[in-house]
Amino acid sequence: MTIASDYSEKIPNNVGLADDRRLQRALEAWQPNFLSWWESMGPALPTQDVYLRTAVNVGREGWAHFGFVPMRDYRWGIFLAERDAGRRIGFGEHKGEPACQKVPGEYRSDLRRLIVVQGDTEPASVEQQRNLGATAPSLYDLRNLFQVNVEEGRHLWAMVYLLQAYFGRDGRDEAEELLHRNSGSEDSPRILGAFNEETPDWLSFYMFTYFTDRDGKYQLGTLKESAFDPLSRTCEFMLKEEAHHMMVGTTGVDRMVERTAQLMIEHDTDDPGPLGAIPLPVIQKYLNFHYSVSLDLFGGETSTNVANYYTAGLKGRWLEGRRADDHRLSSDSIMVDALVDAGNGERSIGQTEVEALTGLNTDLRREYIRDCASGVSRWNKILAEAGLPHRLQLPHAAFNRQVGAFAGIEASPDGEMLTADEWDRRKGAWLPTDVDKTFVRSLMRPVHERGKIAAWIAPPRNGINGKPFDYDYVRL
Ligand code: BYC
Ligand code: FE
Ligand code: FE
Repeated sequence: MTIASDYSEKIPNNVGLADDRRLQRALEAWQPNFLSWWESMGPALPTQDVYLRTAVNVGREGWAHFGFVPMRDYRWGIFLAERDAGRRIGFGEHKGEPACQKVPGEYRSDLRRLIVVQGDTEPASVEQQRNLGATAPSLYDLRNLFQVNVEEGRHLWAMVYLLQAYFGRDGRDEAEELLHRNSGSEDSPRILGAFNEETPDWLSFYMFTYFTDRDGKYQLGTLKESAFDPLSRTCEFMLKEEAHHMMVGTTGVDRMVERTAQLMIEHDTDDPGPLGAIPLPVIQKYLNFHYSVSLDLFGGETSTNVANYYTAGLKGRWLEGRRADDHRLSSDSIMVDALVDAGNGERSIGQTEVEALTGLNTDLRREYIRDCASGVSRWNKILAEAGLPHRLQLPHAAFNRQVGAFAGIEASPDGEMLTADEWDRRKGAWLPTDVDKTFVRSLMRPVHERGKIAAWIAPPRNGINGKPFDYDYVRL
């Protein structure tokens, strides 16, 4: 069964907005502020029509519609996955009770906090990617950038809907704040670290959509388990869109690696830079950066916040339903990364045992790391098939961390502890330097001509929605 949605309404939705005058007014009051935010902080490149996917329903067949739309007329709708009337809470101290349709009063501020943090990341990424249109390597890539941007905009709508529908006045205030904080702002930055970093070039964009959007996948996966049913259903639907964002990152890096490998072989060189491709060590440095700042997004290895979220039923584990335990975890333990006593009075990188509940950020981060490793094997396969001995790798979890057990130390990508002096001397070999960034930027010249592609990246294997690569995805 699909829930009918009236796509002709001002705000397309399947939440019965037409029957809720108060909520409708709140959202209609927020909408112009969203649009002026989009005009001033969203995609900077002027365009006419873009070939975009728009979420129009939640049914198994046909949840989205493809067509040309001017971006400012995109219909940011509110869609929740279908309700399962018999759904029960799957974990925590309320396990087995019916899922909540209203905000449980005692958890109100924790729940609001989770929704605000989630909501804050969505517009942040649009702000970070604002100027990339000017240097897109092809119309296909430009279209994908805009697709990601409008969907992150819709994800903001999804969280704003929850805030306005379920949190009254504070919810309306938080919805405004989501438009006032800005990525990288001195006075009112975005909440989480990675969302205040720059995404100045397409190498960063692909790494961001691979590593940082993937944090989104895992966080949404845990919120999908939530006892608060509207949050669960919202996140379930957002995950459908998220798959495309991952695809953009995964295949974007694939295509860069493929092009670099091709030029290295053709010209029998380790440095394809002068030939206009991105050298593997530079790709590795960007990977190191985006991976390490994304690891920070999981919070500390031990956290009482996450223990409380779990016990309250607000935030579960990745694939909670498939875990073979009591789903309460009150007497389990887990090994987490930590600085441990090395025996000689010094501290070293190691592990320590903690209560499973406080170690839940580690549990999620582990799932995430495993998934990230699959991308690296994929890119290494491209290198191997090209006949190159070079390999990419994920740096050690202690490398370049600002949050958690390793925030106070420096470590190499191999996990060797370093003094602050050594780190300063050597970090240029591991993280993008100004020289690397300037070089990458020098390659970023726009290719806005149909069917053409920049020299530093291979064309995609497939187009979008069955269309060829040389389709006119964006009309400038
Ligand atoms: N930067 O107890 P702890 C996405 C704060 S991405 C700055 O260890 P907790 C997307 C933390 O808030 C998915 N601050 O942390 C991707 C806490 O502050 P308070 C986003 C940080 O609470 C691409 C304090 O440090 N969704 O959707 O267990 C494009 C102590 O930390 C950071 C979510 O994150 C940081 N990196 O876990 C578009 C889901 N890390 O409370 C979109 C909702 C921690 O002491 N959020 N802090 O003031 C959460 O579940 C949790 O808040 C966190 C942190 C996982 C973020
Ligand atoms: Fe998102
Ligand atoms: Fe995303």
